[in-house]
Amino acid sequence: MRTEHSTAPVAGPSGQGATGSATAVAHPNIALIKYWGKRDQRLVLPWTSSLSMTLDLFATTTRVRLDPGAGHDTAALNGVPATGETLRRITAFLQLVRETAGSGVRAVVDTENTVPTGAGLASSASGFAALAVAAAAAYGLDLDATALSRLARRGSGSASRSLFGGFVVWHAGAETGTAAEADLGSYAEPVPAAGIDPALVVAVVDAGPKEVSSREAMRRTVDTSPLFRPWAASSEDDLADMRAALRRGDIDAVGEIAERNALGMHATMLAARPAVRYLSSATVTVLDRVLQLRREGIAAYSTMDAGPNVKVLCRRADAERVAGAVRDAVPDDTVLVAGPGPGARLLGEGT
Ligand code: 2P0
Repeated sequence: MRTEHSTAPVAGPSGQGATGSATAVAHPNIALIKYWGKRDQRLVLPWTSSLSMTLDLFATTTRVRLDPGAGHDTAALNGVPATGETLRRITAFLQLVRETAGSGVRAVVDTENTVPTGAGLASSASGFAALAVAAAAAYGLDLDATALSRLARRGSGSASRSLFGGFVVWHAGAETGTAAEADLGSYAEPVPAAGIDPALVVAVVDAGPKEVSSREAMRRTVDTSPLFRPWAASSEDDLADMRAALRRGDIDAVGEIAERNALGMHATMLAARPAVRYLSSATVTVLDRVLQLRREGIAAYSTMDAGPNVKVLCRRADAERVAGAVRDAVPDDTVLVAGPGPGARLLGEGT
């Protein structure tokens, strides 16, 4: 994978350059400025730009192998054959790659995922980022990281951000113009951050699958929540403030902005009809403990995604103290410490 930025995906000559198989690894990311709501479902274009930190935990490793004799795609997640909606999304994504590559050959996908699937810990982000990198290489597409972020976006919006390590912005892109222009304008890129040494303490208060998928919850929020548009407008301001806070290395401001943006996102879905509530009593227990930590003088700030788990942003130097406090608050739950992780990368081709 090349890493320089270009403005357009470059397709290899049809069928040529395809290695036939490739393996890639990607890590999940946690949004500090959230993506919540699509303005185009097919192209996966978001209403707002978002900003995340890629983690150094929960890697996903995916191998794509072309199978000229196969009549359809197959996929296995941690050795279990994918079916239903999961297989449909993988096949639709591979179809997009095939259309770009001018290939009709089906593929076998093998994914090893260390993220608790469906628990609001962004398994689709690392999953589609790894799949985009591996599938592009297997089908012989010559794409740089920016173009790969656009491609990964089509699988799952947040996957666009996992192409890069550290802090990453995903641009919503312009609201006007052709579909091709809109597609081109919505990509991820790294964000400069000065002198920040952050950690995210992850409290896995529930690792089970969620009742309402984030895709459905987003759609319902956009369609029915009176709070969605105001939040989307304020999120643009949050993003500008966040970029400034990262530039000056102000972790307190980074945390405050992230926390208010996440609580605002959850407010939009609480106001949806019918309401979507991902936060549980265990979530609130952790939120209370984080507030208490701040009263004790520790910079610690909470963010939650489409699930009850809480990620607490703090200085790396404070991470063990924060993790200890969170463990005391929810002693039966898993609490992990993550740092900034790397972008998606190809592990091998033709293997
Ligand atoms: C985010 N989330 O920015 C937000 C915050 C959840 C809450 O991105 O429909 O799996 O596949 O584009 O990327 C989860 O949504 O949704 C998500 P699709 P995705 O991380």
